[in-house]
Amino acid sequence: GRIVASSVEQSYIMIKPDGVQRGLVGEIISRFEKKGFLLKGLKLFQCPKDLAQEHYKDLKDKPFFPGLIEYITSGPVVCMAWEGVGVVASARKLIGATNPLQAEPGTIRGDLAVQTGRNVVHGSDSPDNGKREIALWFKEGELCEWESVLTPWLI
Ligand code: 3AN
Repeated sequence: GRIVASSVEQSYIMIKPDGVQRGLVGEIISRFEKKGFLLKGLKLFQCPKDLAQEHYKDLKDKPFFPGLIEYITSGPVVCMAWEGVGVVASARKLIGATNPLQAEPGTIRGDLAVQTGRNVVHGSDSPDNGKREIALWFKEGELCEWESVLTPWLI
């Protein structure tokens, strides 16, 4: 049965510099593609410090904040906007727990990472933050409005 458009969400997913440096870009994108989400935006991007600080502003009082900003700006990241029914919660399941040692095997962090400070990927934690983060990381015209021919086979 087709699912109503109102349950379609967008999530901001980002492959962090360690994921890019380790050659995991294709592997990570592939997991979201295979699950059945729709890619609406994609770019390789060197994140400036002020954008990293804005993105992680809720964590600014944490002791690891300076190190987090240094890590995220240490090399290019891959910015993605993924769309789909329940994509925000589903993407977080695909990604796994923040601490990769606690992430289940089969998740991206469970399979590919060992350290919280090098956990290869980010995913929005709510639909509202999905919208906020996509607006923060992508400029007007960088997202594509398109439908996949596979959509009727997915939802
Ligand atoms: P998640 O990325 O799973 O949503 P958050 O939002 O709690 O987790 O943390 C955002 C990011 O901050 C994490 N992805 C990680 O890179 C970093 N971080 C969180 N906790 C720690 C920690 N204890 N030490 C170092 N970095 C951390």
